[in-house]
Amino acid sequence: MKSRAAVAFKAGEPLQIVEIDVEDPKAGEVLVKILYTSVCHTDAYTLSGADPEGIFPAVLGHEGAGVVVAVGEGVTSVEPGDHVIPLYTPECGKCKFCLSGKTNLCGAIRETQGKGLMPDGTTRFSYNGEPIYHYMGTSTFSEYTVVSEISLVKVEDQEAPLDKVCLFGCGVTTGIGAVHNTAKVEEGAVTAVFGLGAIGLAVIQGLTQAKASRIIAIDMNEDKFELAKKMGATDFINPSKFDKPIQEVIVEMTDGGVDYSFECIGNVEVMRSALECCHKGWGQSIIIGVAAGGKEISTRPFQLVTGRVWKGSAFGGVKGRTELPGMIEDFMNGKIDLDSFITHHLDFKDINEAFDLLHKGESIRTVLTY
Ligand code: NAD
Ligand code: AHE
Ligand code: ZN
Repeated sequence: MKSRAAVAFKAGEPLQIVEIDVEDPKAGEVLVKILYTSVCHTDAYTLSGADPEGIFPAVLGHEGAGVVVAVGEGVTSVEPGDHVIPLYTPECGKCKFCLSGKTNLCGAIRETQGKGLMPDGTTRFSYNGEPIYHYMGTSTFSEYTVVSEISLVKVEDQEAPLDKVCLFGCGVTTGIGAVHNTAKVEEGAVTAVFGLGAIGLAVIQGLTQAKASRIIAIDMNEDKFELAKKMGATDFINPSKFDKPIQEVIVEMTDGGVDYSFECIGNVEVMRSALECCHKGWGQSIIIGVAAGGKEISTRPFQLVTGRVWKGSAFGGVKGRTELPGMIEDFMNGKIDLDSFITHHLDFKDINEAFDLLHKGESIRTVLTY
């Protein structure tokens, strides 16, 4: 079938809206009509050319929601008409990772996913007879996309607004999950959040749910402070206003450092600050931001010897098919605020404008309608 898609033909160039060909879903696959998608910084990162797994031409996009159009042989968990959210972290429930009880990283299709291919090693997308690659197993920047069955979570509540719950495809789940699943923040904790985009703001929302006593919000762009305050941040720091390392400032204002910090930018120097602002003996720093290929983190090993802990979090440690239904319910019951993240709505054809808004720091999330 034909599908309108925003194709990344080359790194560093704007997406081009073209009509691509989409093949029928094969065994274990599902054809989904994407109704809404938003743009995450990771899409911009891959488009920039800094992602070692970036393959072109590709259909990017991993924060979307839509409706099942057709299912391939053997698919049993969804059927045409079902509302679904694609998951870039699938959940097969059978692999070593899924059975470990220690991680949300499923190993079933990760290898082909990283090569922009479906699990059988081929692509369902083409343009003028030439292959177009998939992205993160989701490719939500195409009106019709093909994904693995294990890369879909069903939205059971037909009343759940897909133009909002699409944010559970990445940013909001990642931030809230990192607080509860990765850090396991306890009531009264003193915390710091570096970077106040959708990820950092979702972390703040998670910290508020966890009843952290102090949430220090850090960003160079002070326009971000208002929303951070609305989500529950208690202190606000612009590091460019200080002439000493920001970790020193935070250690001084917290009687020795924070219990938990979260890096939500993808900057390796900030990752160091986030680790070093943690309290001696127990402070944990969670890396969420994605740094460019070739970048490395560093600190004095003494920082770790003396009890600080460095951790990472992918998709907030959330097992999508098991845990997202509960998060969607929390949203429907008013326990998660999605509306505040949606600063812009645009038509899908204006997708490059959504990237511009993100780069200029003017948007948190732009929801695109097909
Ligand atoms: P964003 O661009 O909306 O937000 C980043 C924020 O960081 C901005 O507010 C910006 O002003 C701020 N910032 C930039 N440099 C800074 C600095 N030196 N000091 C302080 N603040 C600074 O991005 P986002 O969509 O919220 O994504 C944030 C990061 O999280 C990206 O690296 C993205 O790739 C990554 N990410 C990771 C996961 C995961 O599962 N690990 C999931 C989603 C996104
Ligand atoms: N291909 C990238 C990896 C980027 C990365 O770390 N992705 C995060 C999700 S970012 C979503 O916005 C993730 O979940 N990683 C786990 C995984 O298996 O990819 C690179 O830099 O190589
Ligand atoms: Zn993302």
